[in-house]
Amino acid sequence: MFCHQCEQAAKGIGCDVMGVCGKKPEVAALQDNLLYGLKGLAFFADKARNLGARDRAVDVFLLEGLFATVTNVDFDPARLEATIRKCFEMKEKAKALYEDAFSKANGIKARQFPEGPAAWAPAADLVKQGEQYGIRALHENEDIRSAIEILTYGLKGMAAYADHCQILGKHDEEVYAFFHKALAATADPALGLMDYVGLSMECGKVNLKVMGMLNEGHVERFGHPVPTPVQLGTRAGKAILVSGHDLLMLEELLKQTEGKGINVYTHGEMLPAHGYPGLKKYAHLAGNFGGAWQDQAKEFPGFPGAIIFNTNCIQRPADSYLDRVFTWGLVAWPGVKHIDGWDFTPVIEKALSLPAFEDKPDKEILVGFGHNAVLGVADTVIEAVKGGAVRHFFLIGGCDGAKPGRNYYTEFAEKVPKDCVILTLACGKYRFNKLDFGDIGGIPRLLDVGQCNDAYSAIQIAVALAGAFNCGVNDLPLSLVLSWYEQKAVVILLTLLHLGIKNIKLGPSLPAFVSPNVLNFLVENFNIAPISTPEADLKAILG
Ligand code: FSO
Ligand code: SF4
Repeated sequence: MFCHQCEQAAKGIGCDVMGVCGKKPEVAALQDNLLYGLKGLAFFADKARNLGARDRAVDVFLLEGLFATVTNVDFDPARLEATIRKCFEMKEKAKALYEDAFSKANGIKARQFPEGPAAWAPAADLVKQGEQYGIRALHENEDIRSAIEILTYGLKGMAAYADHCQILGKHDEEVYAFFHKALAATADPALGLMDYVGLSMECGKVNLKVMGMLNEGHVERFGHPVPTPVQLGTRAGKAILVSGHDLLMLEELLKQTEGKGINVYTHGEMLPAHGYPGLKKYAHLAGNFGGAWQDQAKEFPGFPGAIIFNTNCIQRPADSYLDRVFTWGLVAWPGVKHIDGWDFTPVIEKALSLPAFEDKPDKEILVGFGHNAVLGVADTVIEAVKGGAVRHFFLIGGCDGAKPGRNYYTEFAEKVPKDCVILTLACGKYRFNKLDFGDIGGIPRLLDVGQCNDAYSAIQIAVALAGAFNCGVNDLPLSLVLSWYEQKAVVILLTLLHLGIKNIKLGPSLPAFVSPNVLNFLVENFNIAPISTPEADLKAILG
Protein backbone atom coordinates (compact mmCIF):
# COMPACT_ATOMS: atom_id res chain seq x y z
CA MET A 1 0.00 0.00 0.00
CA PHE A 2 0.96 3.60 -0.37
CA CYS A 3 -1.33 6.38 0.82
CA HIS A 4 -0.56 9.97 1.69
CA GLN A 5 -3.95 11.58 1.25
CA CYS A 6 -4.19 12.91 4.81
CA GLU A 7 -2.06 14.86 7.25
CA GLN A 8 -1.26 11.74 9.27
CA ALA A 9 0.80 10.21 6.40
CA ALA A 10 3.53 8.19 8.12
CA LYS A 11 6.81 10.11 8.58
CA GLY A 12 5.26 12.96 6.58
CA ILE A 13 5.78 10.83 3.45
CA GLY A 14 3.08 8.16 3.28
CA CYS A 15 1.67 5.06 4.93
CA ASP A 16 3.19 2.01 3.28
CA VAL A 17 2.89 -0.78 5.81
CA MET A 18 -0.37 0.09 7.53
CA GLY A 19 -2.34 3.33 7.71
CA VAL A 20 -1.77 5.51 10.76
CA CYS A 21 -5.59 5.83 10.59
CA GLY A 22 -5.94 2.06 10.93
CA LYS A 23 -6.38 1.33 7.21
CA LYS A 24 -4.97 -2.11 6.41
CA PRO A 25 -3.12 -2.80 3.13
CA GLU A 26 -6.07 -4.92 1.98
CA VAL A 27 -8.46 -2.01 2.52
CA ALA A 28 -6.07 0.44 0.85
CA ALA A 29 -5.93 -1.80 -2.24
CA LEU A 30 -9.72 -2.11 -2.31
CA GLN A 31 -10.10 1.67 -2.08
CA ASP A 32 -7.58 2.11 -4.92
CA ASN A 33 -9.52 -0.44 -6.96
CA LEU A 34 -12.80 1.37 -6.28
CA LEU A 35 -11.31 4.73 -7.23
CA TYR A 36 -10.03 3.25 -10.50
CA GLY A 37 -13.45 1.81 -11.30
CA LEU A 38 -15.09 5.15 -10.50
CA LYS A 39 -12.82 6.77 -13.08
CA GLY A 40 -14.20 4.35 -15.65
CA LEU A 41 -17.73 5.20 -14.57
CA ALA A 42 -16.91 8.93 -14.83
CA PHE A 43 -15.48 8.40 -18.34
CA PHE A 44 -18.82 7.12 -19.65
CA ALA A 45 -21.04 9.35 -17.50
CA ASP A 46 -19.17 12.39 -18.85
CA LYS A 47 -19.54 11.27 -22.47
CA ALA A 48 -23.23 10.44 -21.96
CA ARG A 49 -23.87 13.84 -20.37
CA ASN A 50 -22.25 15.59 -23.31
CA LEU A 51 -24.95 13.98 -25.42
CA GLY A 52 -27.70 14.96 -22.98
CA ALA A 53 -28.07 11.52 -21.35
CA ARG A 54 -27.81 11.13 -17.59
CA ASP A 55 -28.89 8.87 -14.79
CA ARG A 56 -29.43 9.98 -11.19
CA ALA A 57 -28.43 6.58 -9.75
CA VAL A 58 -25.07 6.84 -11.56
CA ASP A 59 -24.57 10.43 -10.34
CA VAL A 60 -25.28 9.55 -6.71
CA PHE A 61 -23.23 6.36 -6.77
CA LEU A 62 -20.16 8.32 -7.86
CA LEU A 63 -20.51 10.56 -4.79
CA GLU A 64 -20.92 7.60 -2.45
CA GLY A 65 -18.01 5.74 -3.99
CA LEU A 66 -15.67 8.70 -3.63
CA PHE A 67 -16.85 9.45 -0.09
CA ALA A 68 -16.16 5.83 0.91
CA THR A 69 -12.46 6.41 0.10
CA VAL A 70 -12.13 9.55 2.28
CA THR A 71 -9.96 9.19 5.40
CA ASN A 72 -11.66 7.55 8.40
CA VAL A 73 -14.84 6.50 6.59
CA ASP A 74 -14.93 2.89 5.33
CA PHE A 75 -12.54 0.35 6.83
CA ASP A 76 -14.63 -2.71 6.03
CA PRO A 77 -13.26 -4.97 3.24
CA ALA A 78 -16.56 -6.80 2.75
CA ARG A 79 -18.45 -3.56 2.26
CA LEU A 80 -15.81 -2.19 -0.08
CA GLU A 81 -15.92 -5.36 -2.17
CA ALA A 82 -19.69 -4.99 -2.54
CA THR A 83 -19.22 -1.32 -3.50
CA ILE A 84 -16.65 -2.28 -6.15
CA ARG A 85 -19.07 -4.76 -7.70
CA LYS A 86 -21.82 -2.17 -7.69
CA CYS A 87 -19.36 0.25 -9.29
CA PHE A 88 -19.06 -2.12 -12.23
CA GLU A 89 -22.85 -2.28 -12.59
CA MET A 90 -23.04 1.50 -12.54
CA LYS A 91 -20.17 1.83 -15.00
CA GLU A 92 -21.92 -0.55 -17.40
CA LYS A 93 -25.10 1.46 -16.96
CA ALA A 94 -23.28 4.69 -17.82
CA LYS A 95 -21.65 2.97 -20.80
CA ALA A 96 -25.02 1.76 -22.12
CA LEU A 97 -26.40 5.26 -21.62
CA TYR A 98 -23.60 6.70 -23.71
CA GLU A 99 -23.78 4.06 -26.43
CA ASP A 100 -27.50 4.55 -26.75
CA ALA A 101 -27.23 8.35 -26.89
CA PHE A 102 -24.38 8.08 -29.39
CA SER A 103 -26.22 5.82 -31.81
CA LYS A 104 -29.34 7.97 -31.56
CA ALA A 105 -27.31 11.09 -32.34
CA ASN A 106 -25.12 9.60 -35.09
CA GLY A 107 -27.01 6.64 -36.50
CA ILE A 108 -23.92 4.43 -35.94
CA LYS A 109 -22.49 2.48 -33.03
CA ALA A 110 -19.97 4.13 -30.71
CA ARG A 111 -16.33 3.38 -31.50
CA GLN A 112 -13.92 1.31 -29.41
CA PHE A 113 -12.97 2.72 -26.03
CA PRO A 114 -9.48 3.29 -24.66
CA GLU A 115 -7.61 0.98 -22.31
CA GLY A 116 -7.43 1.99 -18.67
CA PRO A 117 -10.41 2.79 -16.42
CA ALA A 118 -12.89 2.66 -19.33
CA ALA A 119 -12.00 -1.00 -19.81
CA TRP A 120 -11.96 -1.85 -16.09
CA ALA A 121 -13.92 -4.82 -14.77
CA PRO A 122 -13.59 -6.34 -11.31
CA ALA A 123 -11.18 -9.29 -11.19
CA ALA A 124 -11.70 -12.39 -9.03
CA ASP A 125 -9.12 -11.09 -6.54
CA LEU A 126 -10.11 -7.47 -5.94
CA VAL A 127 -7.25 -6.80 -3.52
CA LYS A 128 -4.57 -8.02 -5.91
CA GLN A 129 -6.19 -6.06 -8.72
CA GLY A 130 -6.28 -2.88 -6.63
CA GLU A 131 -2.57 -3.14 -5.86
CA GLN A 132 -1.78 -2.10 -9.46
CA TYR A 133 -3.78 1.11 -9.23
CA GLY A 134 -1.93 2.95 -6.48
CA ILE A 135 -0.86 6.60 -6.51
CA ARG A 136 2.56 5.82 -7.94
CA ALA A 137 0.92 4.52 -11.11
CA LEU A 138 -0.91 7.81 -11.66
CA HIS A 139 1.80 9.54 -13.69
CA GLU A 140 5.57 9.33 -14.05
CA ASN A 141 6.03 13.08 -13.66
CA GLU A 142 6.10 14.09 -9.99
CA ASP A 143 4.44 17.48 -10.50
CA ILE A 144 1.68 16.17 -12.72
CA ARG A 145 1.10 13.36 -10.23
CA SER A 146 0.88 15.94 -7.46
CA ALA A 147 -1.64 18.04 -9.40
CA ILE A 148 -3.73 14.93 -10.20
CA GLU A 149 -3.74 14.06 -6.50
CA ILE A 150 -4.79 17.57 -5.46
CA LEU A 151 -7.71 17.34 -7.88
CA THR A 152 -8.60 13.80 -6.76
CA TYR A 153 -8.60 14.67 -3.05
CA GLY A 154 -10.58 17.82 -3.80
CA LEU A 155 -13.17 15.66 -5.57
CA LYS A 156 -13.29 13.23 -2.64
CA GLY A 157 -13.87 16.06 -0.16
CA MET A 158 -16.51 17.65 -2.37
CA ALA A 159 -18.21 14.26 -2.78
CA ALA A 160 -18.70 14.13 0.99
CA TYR A 161 -20.52 17.47 0.95
CA ALA A 162 -22.47 16.66 -2.22
CA ASP A 163 -23.56 13.39 -0.62
CA HIS A 164 -25.00 15.30 2.35
CA CYS A 165 -26.78 17.48 -0.20
CA GLN A 166 -28.35 14.56 -2.04
CA ILE A 167 -29.49 13.01 1.26
CA LEU A 168 -31.28 16.33 1.84
CA GLY A 169 -32.80 16.06 -1.65
CA LYS A 170 -30.48 18.67 -3.23
CA HIS A 171 -29.03 17.91 -6.65
CA ASP A 172 -27.35 20.09 -9.23
CA GLU A 173 -26.57 19.04 -12.80
CA GLU A 174 -23.59 21.38 -13.12
CA VAL A 175 -22.07 19.78 -10.02
CA TYR A 176 -22.57 16.23 -11.31
CA ALA A 177 -21.21 17.24 -14.71
CA PHE A 178 -18.05 18.55 -13.07
CA PHE A 179 -17.57 15.37 -11.02
CA HIS A 180 -17.75 13.32 -14.21
CA LYS A 181 -15.53 15.57 -16.28
CA ALA A 182 -12.88 16.05 -13.59
CA LEU A 183 -12.66 12.45 -12.37
CA ALA A 184 -12.44 11.22 -15.97
CA ALA A 185 -9.68 13.80 -16.54
CA THR A 186 -7.52 12.29 -13.78
CA ALA A 187 -6.95 9.30 -16.10
CA ASP A 188 -6.63 11.19 -19.38
CA PRO A 189 -3.07 10.78 -20.72
CA ALA A 190 -3.51 13.77 -23.04
CA LEU A 191 -3.67 16.28 -20.16
CA GLY A 192 -0.77 18.20 -18.64
CA LEU A 193 0.12 20.04 -15.45
CA MET A 194 -1.78 23.26 -16.12
CA ASP A 195 -4.91 21.32 -17.10
CA TYR A 196 -4.95 19.78 -13.62
CA VAL A 197 -4.20 23.10 -11.95
CA GLY A 198 -7.14 24.62 -13.85
CA LEU A 199 -9.43 21.73 -12.93
CA SER A 200 -8.38 22.01 -9.27
CA MET A 201 -9.33 25.70 -9.23
CA GLU A 202 -12.61 24.81 -10.92
CA CYS A 203 -13.12 22.17 -8.23
CA GLY A 204 -12.79 24.95 -5.63
CA LYS A 205 -15.42 26.96 -7.49
CA VAL A 206 -17.86 24.07 -7.80
CA ASN A 207 -17.33 23.23 -4.13
CA LEU A 208 -18.45 26.73 -3.15
CA LYS A 209 -21.69 25.93 -4.92
CA VAL A 210 -21.93 22.56 -3.16
CA MET A 211 -21.31 24.07 0.29
CA GLY A 212 -23.89 26.75 -0.57
CA MET A 213 -26.41 24.05 -1.50
CA LEU A 214 -25.71 22.22 1.74
CA ASN A 215 -26.18 25.42 3.70
CA GLU A 216 -29.45 26.00 1.89
CA GLY A 217 -30.56 22.42 2.60
CA HIS A 218 -29.80 22.81 6.31
CA VAL A 219 -31.45 26.22 6.57
CA GLU A 220 -34.57 25.18 4.66
CA ARG A 221 -35.03 22.20 6.93
CA PHE A 222 -33.79 23.44 10.29
CA GLY A 223 -33.81 27.25 10.03
CA HIS A 224 -30.82 29.59 10.32
CA PRO A 225 -28.53 28.77 13.27
CA VAL A 226 -28.98 31.14 16.21
CA PRO A 227 -26.54 31.78 19.07
CA THR A 228 -27.18 28.96 21.55
CA PRO A 229 -25.46 27.83 24.75
CA VAL A 230 -24.51 24.15 24.72
CA GLN A 231 -24.22 22.15 27.92
CA LEU A 232 -20.94 20.22 28.29
CA GLY A 233 -22.16 18.25 31.30
CA THR A 234 -24.57 15.33 31.47
CA ARG A 235 -28.22 14.85 32.29
CA ALA A 236 -29.74 11.97 34.26
CA GLY A 237 -30.98 9.34 31.84
CA LYS A 238 -30.04 6.87 29.15
CA ALA A 239 -27.84 8.24 26.40
CA ILE A 240 -26.94 8.09 22.72
CA LEU A 241 -23.91 9.89 21.28
CA VAL A 242 -23.96 11.00 17.64
CA SER A 243 -20.67 11.65 15.85
CA GLY A 244 -20.16 12.91 12.30
CA HIS A 245 -21.60 15.66 10.12
CA ASP A 246 -25.06 14.46 9.02
CA LEU A 247 -27.75 16.66 10.58
CA LEU A 248 -30.65 14.85 8.91
CA MET A 249 -29.64 11.59 10.55
CA LEU A 250 -29.54 13.37 13.91
CA GLU A 251 -33.03 14.77 13.34
CA GLU A 252 -34.40 11.33 12.55
CA LEU A 253 -32.79 9.87 15.66
CA LEU A 254 -34.22 12.72 17.76
CA LYS A 255 -37.70 11.93 16.41
CA GLN A 256 -37.33 8.21 17.11
CA THR A 257 -35.99 8.72 20.66
CA GLU A 258 -38.60 11.30 21.72
CA GLY A 259 -40.37 10.33 24.96
CA LYS A 260 -38.19 7.24 25.51
CA GLY A 261 -36.11 8.61 28.38
CA ILE A 262 -33.02 8.82 26.20
CA ASN A 263 -30.90 11.95 25.97
CA VAL A 264 -29.04 12.56 22.73
CA TYR A 265 -25.56 14.09 22.85
CA THR A 266 -23.47 15.46 20.02
CA HIS A 267 -19.82 14.62 19.43
CA GLY A 268 -17.15 16.31 17.31
CA GLU A 269 -18.56 17.96 14.20
CA MET A 270 -22.18 17.43 15.36
CA LEU A 271 -21.75 20.24 17.92
CA PRO A 272 -23.15 22.98 15.61
CA ALA A 273 -26.47 21.06 15.47
CA HIS A 274 -27.44 22.75 18.75
CA GLY A 275 -27.73 26.14 17.00
CA TYR A 276 -30.44 25.07 14.52
CA PRO A 277 -34.01 25.91 15.64
CA GLY A 278 -35.30 22.75 13.98
CA LEU A 279 -32.98 20.58 16.08
CA LYS A 280 -32.67 22.51 19.34
CA LYS A 281 -36.46 22.30 19.74
CA TYR A 282 -35.98 18.68 20.84
CA ALA A 283 -35.68 18.92 24.61
CA HIS A 284 -33.72 15.66 24.75
CA LEU A 285 -30.88 17.07 22.60
CA ALA A 286 -28.98 17.33 25.84
CA GLY A 287 -25.51 18.63 25.16
CA ASN A 288 -22.10 17.92 23.69
CA PHE A 289 -19.83 15.16 24.91
CA GLY A 290 -16.05 15.11 24.52
CA GLY A 291 -13.72 16.84 22.12
CA ALA A 292 -12.52 16.29 18.57
CA TRP A 293 -12.43 12.97 16.73
CA GLN A 294 -8.91 11.90 17.70
CA ASP A 295 -9.88 11.76 21.38
CA GLN A 296 -12.60 9.13 20.90
CA ALA A 297 -10.66 6.15 22.22
CA LYS A 298 -9.81 8.11 25.36
CA GLU A 299 -13.29 9.58 25.88
CA PHE A 300 -15.80 6.97 24.70
CA PRO A 301 -15.18 4.52 27.57
CA GLY A 302 -16.64 7.30 29.76
CA PHE A 303 -19.85 7.47 27.72
CA PRO A 304 -22.25 4.86 29.16
CA GLY A 305 -24.73 4.64 26.27
CA ALA A 306 -24.83 3.78 22.56
CA ILE A 307 -22.61 5.62 20.07
CA ILE A 308 -23.32 6.12 16.36
CA PHE A 309 -21.05 7.49 13.61
CA ASN A 310 -22.82 8.99 10.62
CA THR A 311 -19.71 10.24 8.72
CA ASN A 312 -15.98 10.45 9.32
CA CYS A 313 -13.98 10.37 11.55
CA ILE A 314 -14.14 6.85 13.02
CA GLN A 315 -11.09 5.20 14.61
CA ARG A 316 -10.67 1.57 15.63
CA PRO A 317 -13.19 1.13 18.45
CA ALA A 318 -11.54 -0.10 21.63
CA ASP A 319 -12.85 -3.38 23.07
CA SER A 320 -14.28 -1.49 26.06
CA TYR A 321 -16.98 0.14 23.90
CA LEU A 322 -16.96 -1.89 20.66
CA ASP A 323 -20.30 -3.59 21.37
CA ARG A 324 -22.15 -0.29 21.75
CA VAL A 325 -20.85 1.40 18.61
CA PHE A 326 -22.93 1.63 15.43
CA THR A 327 -22.17 3.01 12.00
CA TRP A 328 -24.54 4.55 9.49
CA GLY A 329 -24.35 5.78 5.89
CA LEU A 330 -20.94 5.22 4.33
CA VAL A 331 -19.04 4.72 7.57
CA ALA A 332 -18.04 1.16 8.33
CA TRP A 333 -15.65 -0.78 10.55
CA PRO A 334 -15.42 -4.57 10.38
CA GLY A 335 -17.36 -6.14 13.23
CA VAL A 336 -19.26 -2.94 14.08
CA LYS A 337 -23.05 -3.08 13.65
CA HIS A 338 -24.17 -1.04 10.64
CA ILE A 339 -27.58 0.61 10.42
CA ASP A 340 -28.93 0.46 6.87
CA GLY A 341 -31.58 3.05 6.21
CA TRP A 342 -33.42 5.16 8.72
CA ASP A 343 -34.67 2.79 11.41
CA PHE A 344 -32.57 3.35 14.52
CA THR A 345 -34.39 0.78 16.69
CA PRO A 346 -31.23 -1.32 17.34
CA VAL A 347 -29.38 1.80 18.59
CA ILE A 348 -32.32 2.81 20.78
CA GLU A 349 -32.69 -0.68 22.22
CA LYS A 350 -28.98 -0.82 22.93
CA ALA A 351 -29.08 2.54 24.73
CA LEU A 352 -32.05 1.41 26.82
CA SER A 353 -30.16 -1.73 27.87
CA LEU A 354 -27.10 0.22 29.00
CA PRO A 355 -26.41 2.23 32.18
CA ALA A 356 -27.61 5.83 32.41
CA PHE A 357 -25.75 9.09 33.02
CA GLU A 358 -26.06 10.94 36.30
CA ASP A 359 -27.13 14.55 36.44
CA LYS A 360 -23.82 16.39 36.31
CA PRO A 361 -24.09 19.83 34.73
CA ASP A 362 -20.91 21.56 33.63
CA LYS A 363 -20.06 24.77 31.81
CA GLU A 364 -21.76 25.89 28.61
CA ILE A 365 -20.23 27.04 25.34
CA LEU A 366 -21.83 29.17 22.62
CA VAL A 367 -22.51 27.96 19.07
CA GLY A 368 -24.70 29.21 16.22
CA PHE A 369 -22.81 32.08 14.63
CA GLY A 370 -23.56 31.33 11.00
CA HIS A 371 -23.58 34.18 8.49
CA ASN A 372 -27.21 35.03 9.20
CA ALA A 373 -26.55 35.56 12.93
CA VAL A 374 -23.27 37.43 12.41
CA LEU A 375 -24.58 39.63 9.61
CA GLY A 376 -27.67 40.32 11.69
CA VAL A 377 -25.39 42.40 13.91
CA ALA A 378 -23.22 43.61 11.01
CA ASP A 379 -23.79 47.27 11.89
CA THR A 380 -22.45 46.76 15.42
CA VAL A 381 -19.46 44.84 14.05
CA ILE A 382 -18.69 47.46 11.38
CA GLU A 383 -18.94 50.28 13.94
CA ALA A 384 -16.64 48.36 16.30
CA VAL A 385 -14.05 48.07 13.53
CA LYS A 386 -14.39 51.68 12.40
CA GLY A 387 -14.22 52.95 16.00
CA GLY A 388 -11.11 50.84 16.69
CA ALA A 389 -12.74 48.56 19.30
CA VAL A 390 -12.11 45.58 17.02
CA ARG A 391 -8.65 45.63 15.44
CA HIS A 392 -8.55 42.38 13.52
CA PHE A 393 -10.44 39.16 12.76
CA PHE A 394 -8.83 35.74 12.77
CA LEU A 395 -10.41 32.69 11.22
CA ILE A 396 -8.79 29.86 13.14
CA GLY A 397 -10.43 26.83 11.66
CA GLY A 398 -10.08 23.45 10.05
CA CYS A 399 -9.59 19.94 11.31
CA ASP A 400 -8.14 18.66 14.51
CA GLY A 401 -5.78 15.71 14.65
CA ALA A 402 -3.42 13.77 16.82
CA LYS A 403 -0.08 15.46 16.11
CA PRO A 404 1.53 17.30 19.06
CA GLY A 405 2.21 20.39 16.87
CA ARG A 406 -1.51 21.15 16.94
CA ASN A 407 -1.08 22.88 20.30
CA TYR A 408 -0.09 25.79 18.08
CA TYR A 409 -3.78 26.53 17.52
CA THR A 410 -4.57 26.63 21.25
CA GLU A 411 -1.63 28.92 21.91
CA PHE A 412 -2.42 31.08 18.90
CA ALA A 413 -6.03 31.59 20.05
CA GLU A 414 -4.89 32.34 23.59
CA LYS A 415 -2.36 34.90 22.36
CA VAL A 416 -4.73 36.73 20.02
CA PRO A 417 -4.90 40.27 21.51
CA LYS A 418 -8.06 41.19 23.43
CA ASP A 419 -9.17 43.67 20.77
CA CYS A 420 -9.44 40.95 18.09
CA VAL A 421 -12.30 38.58 17.24
CA ILE A 422 -11.82 34.88 16.44
CA LEU A 423 -14.10 33.08 14.01
CA THR A 424 -13.85 29.31 14.05
CA LEU A 425 -15.29 26.28 12.27
CA ALA A 426 -14.78 22.51 11.93
CA CYS A 427 -13.37 20.20 14.58
CA GLY A 428 -10.10 22.15 15.02
CA LYS A 429 -12.12 24.46 17.31
CA TYR A 430 -11.87 21.91 20.12
CA ARG A 431 -8.31 23.12 20.63
CA PHE A 432 -9.74 26.27 22.24
CA ASN A 433 -13.56 26.40 22.26
CA LYS A 434 -13.87 25.64 25.95
CA LEU A 435 -11.68 28.61 26.93
CA ASP A 436 -13.23 31.89 27.99
CA PHE A 437 -12.55 34.67 25.50
CA GLY A 438 -15.00 37.30 26.81
CA ASP A 439 -16.54 39.87 24.48
CA ILE A 440 -15.95 43.25 22.88
CA GLY A 441 -18.89 45.56 23.48
CA GLY A 442 -21.34 42.65 23.42
CA ILE A 443 -19.72 40.87 20.45
CA PRO A 444 -18.35 37.51 21.70
CA ARG A 445 -14.63 37.27 20.93
CA LEU A 446 -15.07 33.66 19.84
CA LEU A 447 -17.70 33.08 17.16
CA ASP A 448 -18.38 29.44 16.26
CA VAL A 449 -19.50 29.53 12.62
CA GLY A 450 -20.22 25.78 12.47
CA GLN A 451 -19.01 22.63 10.72
CA CYS A 452 -16.21 22.47 8.13
CA ASN A 453 -18.79 22.89 5.32
CA ASP A 454 -19.91 26.11 7.03
CA ALA A 455 -16.73 27.58 5.56
CA TYR A 456 -19.47 28.73 3.17
CA SER A 457 -20.89 30.86 5.98
CA ALA A 458 -17.47 32.27 6.87
CA ILE A 459 -16.99 33.22 3.22
CA GLN A 460 -20.37 34.99 3.21
CA ILE A 461 -19.32 36.95 6.31
CA ALA A 462 -15.99 37.93 4.74
CA VAL A 463 -17.62 38.96 1.45
CA ALA A 464 -20.25 41.05 3.28
CA LEU A 465 -17.59 42.78 5.38
CA ALA A 466 -15.54 43.48 2.25
CA GLY A 467 -18.66 45.01 0.70
CA ALA A 468 -19.29 47.17 3.78
CA PHE A 469 -15.71 48.41 3.82
CA ASN A 470 -15.63 48.78 0.07
CA CYS A 471 -12.51 46.67 -0.32
CA GLY A 472 -11.46 43.20 -1.43
CA VAL A 473 -11.46 40.23 0.99
CA ASN A 474 -7.63 40.28 0.98
CA ASP A 475 -7.70 43.92 2.16
CA LEU A 476 -9.90 43.20 5.18
CA PRO A 477 -8.39 43.11 8.67
CA LEU A 478 -8.88 39.32 8.47
CA SER A 479 -6.30 36.51 8.59
CA LEU A 480 -6.87 32.83 7.98
CA VAL A 481 -4.96 30.41 10.18
CA LEU A 482 -6.02 26.97 9.09
CA SER A 483 -5.42 23.39 10.11
CA TRP A 484 -5.98 20.52 7.74
CA TYR A 485 -6.36 16.80 8.18
CA GLU A 486 -8.32 15.12 5.43
CA GLN A 487 -9.76 15.64 1.96
CA LYS A 488 -12.64 17.92 2.93
CA ALA A 489 -10.05 20.40 4.13
CA VAL A 490 -8.31 20.03 0.76
CA VAL A 491 -11.42 21.04 -1.17
CA ILE A 492 -12.14 23.96 1.17
CA LEU A 493 -8.61 25.17 0.57
CA LEU A 494 -9.23 24.92 -3.19
CA THR A 495 -12.38 27.04 -2.71
CA LEU A 496 -10.40 29.70 -0.85
CA LEU A 497 -7.74 29.71 -3.58
CA HIS A 498 -10.41 29.93 -6.28
CA LEU A 499 -11.73 33.03 -4.48
CA GLY A 500 -8.24 34.52 -4.70
CA ILE A 501 -7.72 34.52 -0.93
CA LYS A 502 -4.07 35.04 -0.13
CA ASN A 503 -1.70 34.80 2.84
CA ILE A 504 -3.29 31.68 4.37
CA LYS A 505 -1.25 30.09 7.14
CA LEU A 506 -1.55 26.32 6.97
CA GLY A 507 -0.56 23.61 9.42
CA PRO A 508 0.32 21.56 11.28
CA SER A 509 2.41 20.37 8.30
CA LEU A 510 2.06 20.77 4.55
CA PRO A 511 0.47 17.93 2.53
CA ALA A 512 2.88 15.18 1.51
CA PHE A 513 1.18 15.01 -1.90
CA VAL A 514 2.21 18.55 -2.85
CA SER A 515 5.46 18.38 -4.85
CA PRO A 516 8.12 21.09 -4.34
CA ASN A 517 7.29 22.74 -7.69
CA VAL A 518 3.54 22.73 -7.05
CA LEU A 519 4.22 24.19 -3.60
CA ASN A 520 6.28 26.98 -5.20
CA PHE A 521 3.35 27.71 -7.48
CA LEU A 522 1.04 28.03 -4.46
CA VAL A 523 3.50 30.25 -2.61
CA GLU A 524 4.11 32.50 -5.61
CA ASN A 525 0.45 32.89 -6.53
CA PHE A 526 -1.26 32.81 -3.15
CA ASN A 527 1.49 33.46 -0.62
CA ILE A 528 0.32 30.40 1.29
CA ALA A 529 2.73 29.67 4.16
CA PRO A 530 3.24 26.98 6.77
CA ILE A 531 2.54 27.97 10.37
CA SER A 532 5.65 28.79 12.43
CA THR A 533 5.15 29.81 16.07
CA PRO A 534 2.08 31.61 17.41
CA GLU A 535 4.25 34.58 18.48
CA ALA A 536 6.04 34.94 15.14
CA ASP A 537 2.86 34.47 13.09
CA LEU A 538 0.86 36.95 15.18
CA LYS A 539 3.66 39.46 14.92
CA ALA A 540 3.86 39.02 11.15
CA ILE A 541 0.08 39.48 10.81
CA LEU A 542 -0.48 42.35 13.25
CA GLY A 543 2.87 44.09 12.79
FE1 FSO B 1 -13.11 17.12 11.38
FE2 FSO B 1 -13.05 14.58 10.60
FE3 FSO B 1 -15.28 18.24 9.47
FE4 FSO B 1 -13.02 16.42 8.68
S1 FSO B 1 -14.40 15.46 12.07
S2 FSO B 1 -11.60 16.10 10.33
S3 FSO B 1 -12.23 18.18 7.61
O1 FSO B 1 -13.90 14.77 9.03
O2 FSO B 1 -14.72 17.05 8.15
O3 FSO B 1 -13.74 18.81 10.52
FE1 SF4 C 1 -2.17 7.09 6.13
FE2 SF4 C 1 -3.97 9.08 6.08
FE3 SF4 C 1 -3.85 7.33 4.09
FE4 SF4 C 1 -4.79 6.60 6.50
S1 SF4 C 1 -5.70 8.08 5.05
S2 SF4 C 1 -3.39 5.43 5.20
S3 SF4 C 1 -3.41 7.80 7.82
S4 SF4 C 1 -2.26 8.81 4.67
